[in-house]
Amino acid sequence: MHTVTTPRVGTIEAIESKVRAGERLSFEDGVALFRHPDVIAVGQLANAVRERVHGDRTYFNRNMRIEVTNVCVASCLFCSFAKLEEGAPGAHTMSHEEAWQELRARLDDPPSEIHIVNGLHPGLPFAYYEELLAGFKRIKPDVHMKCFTAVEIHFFARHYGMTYGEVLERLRRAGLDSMPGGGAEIFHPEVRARISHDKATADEYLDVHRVAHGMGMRTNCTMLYGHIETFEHRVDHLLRLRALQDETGVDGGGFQAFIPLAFHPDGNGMRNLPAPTAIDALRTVAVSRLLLDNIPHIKAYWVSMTPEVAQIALRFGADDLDGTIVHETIYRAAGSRSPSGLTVDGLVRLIQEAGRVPVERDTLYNVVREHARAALPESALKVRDRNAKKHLEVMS
Ligand code: V47
Repeated sequence: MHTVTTPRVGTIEAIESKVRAGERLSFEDGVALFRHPDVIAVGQLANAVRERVHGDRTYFNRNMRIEVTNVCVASCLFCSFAKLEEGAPGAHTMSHEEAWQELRARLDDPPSEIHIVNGLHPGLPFAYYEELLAGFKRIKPDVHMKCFTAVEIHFFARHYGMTYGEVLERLRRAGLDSMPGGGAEIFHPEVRARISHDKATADEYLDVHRVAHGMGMRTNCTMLYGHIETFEHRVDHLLRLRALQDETGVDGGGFQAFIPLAFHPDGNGMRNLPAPTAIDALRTVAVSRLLLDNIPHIKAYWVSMTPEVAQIALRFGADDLDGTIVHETIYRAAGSRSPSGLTVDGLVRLIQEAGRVPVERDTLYNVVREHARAALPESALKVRDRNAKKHLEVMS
């Protein structure tokens, strides 16, 4: 007679049966996944969920990043980008014309999305941001403006004396379409008090997204990992995002993608810490896929992970690589050796070589073009055949 054994709570087998049954994972499960020695086992589980939801489809878009000002009153320990005041060495604030020129210069192969993240500048009028958005829309009315993190929206509300709803409504009238996920860092107060004590709190970050979702706006969310936080802090962070999505991810609003951001140590207040390893990056993608059962997309942001690790992440739970980007500055300042932009062909190749189907999307995940699947690119097949032949010759 066979004895049926129930797997012990928190073991990979117990977590696997929950995942296969479509059951929600707990805080303890999340911590156990972060601690599990076999990252491949964790990755395979996340991959199964990724394939259940998206099959082989892997998304990217044509986007460009613009940071119009790096002047920032906050003093985040991890930031290598901000300058405290206008006039400080390296401080810059673009004029509208300079910012718009970035788009005009790319109209022959235009981006479908402009992603703007800035410092918290104390000296600009609110109208500067409204006119900035409106100007981009005048140049290209169908461009999607994914702009201003929840931390910026919170700052605008305090600085200009408005509610979150009023700020978002005015920006929306000027051209704002959705919000990026930056500024989340680590929510837990034990960590947040040390790495970003003087900007929006976790509750304020989540509240801005709550209000945006209530207005039917799509947003993204992030987590900056690999510095002073513990696995428990990471799981706490992910579960707070999941709880908000349970509450608001209906009726057209909600989070559409989660982006784990690997900490880069160069030139900031935590430069004595090592950067997270590739294994940590892959594991974090996988655990995020498994815990965030109500957020449709997990991005392997190639700027933060390097294109090479991001490509592997497509087998660890991620289904999106972000986009072409063109000109990234935040990670450059913090020591990233990733290129500052990728071509569409480059992204398609990364995805095809991972054995996935590249899908160009717009910001809201409408399909622009589905590319062909390629088992292995021709060149790789030729090299492999040549090597195999040589190997056989040596052996005979
Ligand atoms: O908010 C800053 C992070 C974020 C460092 O929503 C750092 O689609 C690592 O949020 N090491 C901005 N990270 C980028 C961001 C983002 C990126 C891609 C896509 C989306 C999206 C959003 O970068 C900041 C902060 O959390 N960051 N400095 C650093 N030294």
